[in-house]
Amino acid sequence: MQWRALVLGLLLLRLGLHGLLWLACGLGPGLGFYQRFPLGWGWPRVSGPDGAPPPAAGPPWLPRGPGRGPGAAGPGVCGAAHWGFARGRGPDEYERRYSGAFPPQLRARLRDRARGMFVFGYDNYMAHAFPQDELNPIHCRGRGPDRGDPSNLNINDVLGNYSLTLVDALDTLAIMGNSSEFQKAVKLVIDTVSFDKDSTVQVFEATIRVLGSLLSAHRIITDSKQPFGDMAVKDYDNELLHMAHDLAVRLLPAFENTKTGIPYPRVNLKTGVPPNSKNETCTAGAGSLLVEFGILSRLLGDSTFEWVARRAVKALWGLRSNDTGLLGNVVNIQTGHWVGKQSGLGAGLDSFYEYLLKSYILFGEKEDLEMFSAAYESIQNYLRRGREACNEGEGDPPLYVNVNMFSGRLMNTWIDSLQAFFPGLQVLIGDVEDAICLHAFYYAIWKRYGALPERYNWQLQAPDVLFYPLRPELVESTYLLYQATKNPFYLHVGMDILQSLEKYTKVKCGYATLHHVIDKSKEDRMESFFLSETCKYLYLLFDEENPVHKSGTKYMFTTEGHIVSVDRHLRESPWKEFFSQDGGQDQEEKFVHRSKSQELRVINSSSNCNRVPDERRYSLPLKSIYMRQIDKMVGLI
Ligand code: DMJ
Repeated sequence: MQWRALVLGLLLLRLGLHGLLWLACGLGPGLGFYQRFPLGWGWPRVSGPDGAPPPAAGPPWLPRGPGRGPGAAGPGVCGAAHWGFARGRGPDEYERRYSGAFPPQLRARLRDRARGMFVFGYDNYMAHAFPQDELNPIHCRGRGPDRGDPSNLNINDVLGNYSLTLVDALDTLAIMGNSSEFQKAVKLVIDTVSFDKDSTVQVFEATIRVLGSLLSAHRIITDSKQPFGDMAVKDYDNELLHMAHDLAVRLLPAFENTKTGIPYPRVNLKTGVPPNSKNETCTAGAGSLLVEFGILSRLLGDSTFEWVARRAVKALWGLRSNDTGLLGNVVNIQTGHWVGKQSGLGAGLDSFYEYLLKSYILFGEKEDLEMFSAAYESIQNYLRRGREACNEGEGDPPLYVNVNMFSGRLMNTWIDSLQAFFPGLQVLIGDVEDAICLHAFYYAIWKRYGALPERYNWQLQAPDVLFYPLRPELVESTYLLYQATKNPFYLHVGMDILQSLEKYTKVKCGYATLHHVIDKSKEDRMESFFLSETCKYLYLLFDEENPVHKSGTKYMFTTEGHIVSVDRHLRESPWKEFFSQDGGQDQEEKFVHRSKSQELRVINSSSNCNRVPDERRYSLPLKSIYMRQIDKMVGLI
């Protein structure tokens, strides 16, 4: 009896200690440990690309306060000033700050501030920039393509002279319940936006920002249930769908004359693929078109668009390494040769993974899930470094690094801010524990700079690339983690993000890109995803009652944050067998000859979400299960 009591006692003591440690971390797994409890677990396990050990003691990727070592939490880095325990205030401080209900009044205030942020950016765009593509928020002017310098891809890839910001913002207006402005904006788009432009744009950017938005708005307008209020548009005759079709047809030349089926990265909307086009494309750009192209195909009853996008995904998939299962970040579309052999979760690959899973969620094609599962496994095997569990066991806290796709060897010691989307994707697949862990790491970086530097070097514990163009990825993951866990911690994170956006990026006529996350100098640019994603996710985080959460319809977000309801109609694929039978060859000929003369046939898409077999994969409110996991981790059960 005595030994049992002893074992039980020890077990309880251990659980208690774990609970305390976790609480001390404020659900910021791993980070808090090192900063407050120098436990001395063998830190530098990950070495540099040259095999050199990291410069300082302490886990190499933890952000530290300026000039301090591990154990000394710097201001704003998950540090004493924020978390409070290092000065001996104890876990009660965590309780006070992060558990229990987040005051409803505060939440409502934050929701209104998120809406205000959107309205300020949107109104200024309409007043000073429309019909141009983007707002220059510092000088209160509009910005279009850089005609003087066609090689300025940073601008010209995205700005097509098609009122990009207005188009990209449509469904945010609906989600915020602003029916009059939504209707006005839709009419404006119908009346003034044309794709018959001499603009050379990136196929990926035009697809996710413009095509995706048109399709999302079309479905909001034609939804018979109108969950967001009256978003019906008088005399609407599927114009947005027609526009989406027109744009997609203009993008199709990118898929022609490519030996692998992987599309050219850019097309001119009037003339097709420019002569002397580069044969190299990034994986995400070529392989993340399936959601938008698939929706379009299924709404039109025309397989062409889905077929070309699917062919590209399969071609890329076929080029993965036999040994690691990983893909590189840049490929030659004619030879299939990997030009960029870096495999990671950020730029060049991010939405490729995202769309494997989201295509499955939306269309229910098993092959998409199979590809995603295999990719996820390779990611876990080769990209994830550090210990298995986030907050316990030996080794460094986990991190996803950039490796050579063939050898799995570390290629560099930076991660990029785009990678912060990954915890959100992990929520969708149900890997919430790991999502919590990775998100905490990015949040710690945000705390340090009040933004995410474009690249952060985890070995040097300093930014490698210093700008922050108002990207949404961290708030997107924060929102999805909140949906999964309902832990008020994520509301605090959202509040923090909102406050720093207001403090560091708000300017005279909108919100400006941070040129330098340390000195907070700015650039005169407000990218369209600030309104379509950053503001939307912030708003939804604080708007518990939003129809996105409460209407009974299940929504999925495209990679540009556009909502698409998941329903039976999108899971009907009349051409499925056709795809697999002819192996592609016949279809290719048909696609080349048919695409431009397609009759527009609209399948009524407004009927609502019926329960579909794989609902558990995308249904977020698994709250009780996840809460249980978290409770377990904090030692409550
Ligand atoms: C957006 O256009 C999309 O989220 C895309 O998937 C990645 N880049 C930007 C935001 O950072």
